[in-house]
Amino acid sequence: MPMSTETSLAQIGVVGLAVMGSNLARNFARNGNTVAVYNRSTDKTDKLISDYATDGNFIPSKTIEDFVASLEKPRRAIIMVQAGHATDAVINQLAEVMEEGDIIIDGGNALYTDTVRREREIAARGLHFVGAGISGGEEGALNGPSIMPGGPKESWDALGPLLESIAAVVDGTPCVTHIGPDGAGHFVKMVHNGIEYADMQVIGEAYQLLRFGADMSPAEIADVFAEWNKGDLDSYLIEITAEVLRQVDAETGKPLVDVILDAAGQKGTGRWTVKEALDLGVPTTAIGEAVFARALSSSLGQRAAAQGNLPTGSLKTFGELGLDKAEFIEDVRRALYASKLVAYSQGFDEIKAGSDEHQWDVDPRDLATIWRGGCIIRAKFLNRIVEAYDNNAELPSLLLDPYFKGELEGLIDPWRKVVIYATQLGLPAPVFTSSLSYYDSLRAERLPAAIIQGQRDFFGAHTYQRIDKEGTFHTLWSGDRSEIES
Ligand code: NBP
Repeated sequence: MPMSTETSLAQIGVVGLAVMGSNLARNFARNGNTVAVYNRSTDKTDKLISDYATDGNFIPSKTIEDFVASLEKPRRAIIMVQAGHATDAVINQLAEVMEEGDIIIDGGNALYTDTVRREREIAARGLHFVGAGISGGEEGALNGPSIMPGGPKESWDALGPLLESIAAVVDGTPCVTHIGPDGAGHFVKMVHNGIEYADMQVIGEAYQLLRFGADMSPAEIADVFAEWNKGDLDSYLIEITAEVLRQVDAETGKPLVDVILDAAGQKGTGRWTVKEALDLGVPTTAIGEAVFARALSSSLGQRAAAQGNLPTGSLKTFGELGLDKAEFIEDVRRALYASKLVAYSQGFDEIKAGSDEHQWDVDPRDLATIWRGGCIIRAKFLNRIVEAYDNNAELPSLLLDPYFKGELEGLIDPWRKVVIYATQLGLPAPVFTSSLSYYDSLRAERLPAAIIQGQRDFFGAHTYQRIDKEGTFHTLWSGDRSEIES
């Protein structure tokens, strides 16, 4: 189809035509929408139009004024620029020229507190603001992302059909829904990314055990992951891990994974998830360990100083442990599955806590539904989470869902064994290990927190409660050690 002329108006506009924005604009155009496009530097706009005009109807503009004028009312403009100052700058430019009732959508990876602030500021100017988390990277933006829009309900009514037209679809359901007011969409996208960190890390830990424990080659492990991808672990991340492991470096002929520097990068959403969890008091240990594992991997100087330079204790080899390879592979698969369950369960706990704190009324079932397609953590497993919340919308923990409890029956022993093997082999498995401790803490009848309360009361008179009567108590530690009610 030819590029549109100035006489027709666009249903949607995209500002920022780097990787995400240009692919999102193409996706809108391919799905029958006329799309206004604008980028600060005109080269990206020109390139989009010269390369992809055949995708559908675009209205390119060289100024923000022309861009806004090319939108039908209520005007709907999605910002896809760098998060932070760039987003604020573009919001201000748009708000200057937009009119009451128009909708500004921020589709970048904004910190949800920025979204809350922006919505307040924009609402005061008579406009609507929607912070929408968009997952799926470049490929998702083009072929169907998972979209998590927050903001006012009226905006969803005006935006919903447009977003549904470009979202991924699973079993006939588009992977987009209104998440809740103001920052709810970006909050949920943040935790999605945190879960993604943990999911990637547990896959990495399984690889590490198979590679350096069972001495398997990357190609052999790729086959194992491809096999795992046919069962409970069926997911995009397992699928692409097999692809990465199969890749051979053209220059050296070695497996690519062996020539990639083992220092993992991060852009911040995992870290935000953990910081927020700390503030909310939600133990997202799996996500925390995953963020710290990336940080440790990138501490190259410290690692170099420690390599071969710290006592290991008496480690065992795979052979000395007398392990059967096929059994070990299956045990690792189960440990991965169990740890992943913990990570998701903790992520959903954080979403519930955030939703309660901000009164967003986020429905966890909706999230599991829209994460089944388009996004990086898409997985068969999410169907089970949907069912879990269908059965009990008030589940205290995903781990307590009858299906997952049943799964854990078969996972717990291999999980314990793998944590022991990892320790004996001297291989790091921070999420496998800490997730098991979390699990044991959660189900424990007594925790050492009683000791901590005693210590706190001893040095700081912080008081404690008793299990056998109401009230708050203090022991006179530096006096006669009698107990008083305080
Ligand atoms: P980038 O995050 O790399 O941002 C580049 C875009 O921002 C360009 O269009 C650039 O315009 C524009 N920009 C900047 Br930088 N400063 C600006 C300013 N002051 N005023 C106007 N425009 C400005 O693009 P991206 O990777 O496509 O990501 C877009 C958003 O989507 C980000 O928030 C990102 O976090 C999020 N996201 C990315 C992914 C992904 O896989 N990449 C996935 C999910 C979400 P210019 O061309 O004139 O420099």
